[in-house]
Amino acid sequence: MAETTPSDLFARLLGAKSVLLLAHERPDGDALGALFGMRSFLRRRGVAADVFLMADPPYRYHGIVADYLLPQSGRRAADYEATISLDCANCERLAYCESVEVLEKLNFLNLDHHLHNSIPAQYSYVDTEASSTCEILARTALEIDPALEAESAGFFLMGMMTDTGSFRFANTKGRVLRVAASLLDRGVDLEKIVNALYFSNPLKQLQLEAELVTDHLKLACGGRFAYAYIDDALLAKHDFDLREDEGLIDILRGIDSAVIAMLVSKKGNAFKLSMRSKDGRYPVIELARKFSGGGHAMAAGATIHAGTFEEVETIILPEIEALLAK
Ligand SMILES: [Mn+2]
Repeated sequence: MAETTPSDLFARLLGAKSVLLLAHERPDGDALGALFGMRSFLRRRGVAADVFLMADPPYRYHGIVADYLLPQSGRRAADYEATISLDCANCERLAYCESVEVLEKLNFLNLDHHLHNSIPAQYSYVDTEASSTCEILARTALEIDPALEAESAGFFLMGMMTDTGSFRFANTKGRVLRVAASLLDRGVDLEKIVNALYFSNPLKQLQLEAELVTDHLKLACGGRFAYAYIDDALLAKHDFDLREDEGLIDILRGIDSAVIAMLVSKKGNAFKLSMRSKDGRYPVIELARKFSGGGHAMAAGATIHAGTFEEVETIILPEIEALLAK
């Protein structure tokens, strides 16, 4: 694996006749913005680029993204001159239906902003200081072509917005806002993005959120740790798919006393933890790494093998207490 620059990766993509774009499983706004922003950018420049997803994206993105490949399409990386992994830290999370050994034999590239990225690409660029993968893509695309089309610009802005909590999180540097401003100048339809992302919640989601706060929310460490277990019964009652849960954790993060927020959900025989920190002195990444997870300093996830949620609490609470005692 060789490290390179984002402009070199762009040159490799633009030099290919066809490109397959991959991202992480359960794609969020940054992954989808990166995939569809790059597809638009490459297609406008004569490259036959396609987006590959393992399943349909969350509901809120349905009016924004379309015409992606699913596994049943039969299209595979070998059908393309180049394949790139975007916004994905490791092979376990890569949303693709063949083994990584297949990709390693191909012209396989990687661009990301996660800590500890271990994608085995031939050429790789990882900037852990970047707010989002879309920020890296946007600044590179704007360098290559200051007259970037509104469609690509809109997708990149969407990814920057979702990974910065709409420019509220600590990863919102001045540089981030300047890139976002340049994208807006390209004629982005901000209203469409904002309405889809933030003002299109199905009523059943609000009802689930109300019950989550009323009956499932727990506070520990003197209120500094807010957490909740979304069990299968709660999901079934509100006919809610956890793939739609982007932003749910912000309800817990929003509690005044909370410094660390965590959502727990069932994942097969294990439990999936999603964690956020509101204070740079208490990063959650190391805790996630302890349980073979990953992410960013202030936003990370992991999977814990335990029989019950009570066991998860027994494992996690001392860890959180120790972290908050630092
Ligand atoms: Mn991201």
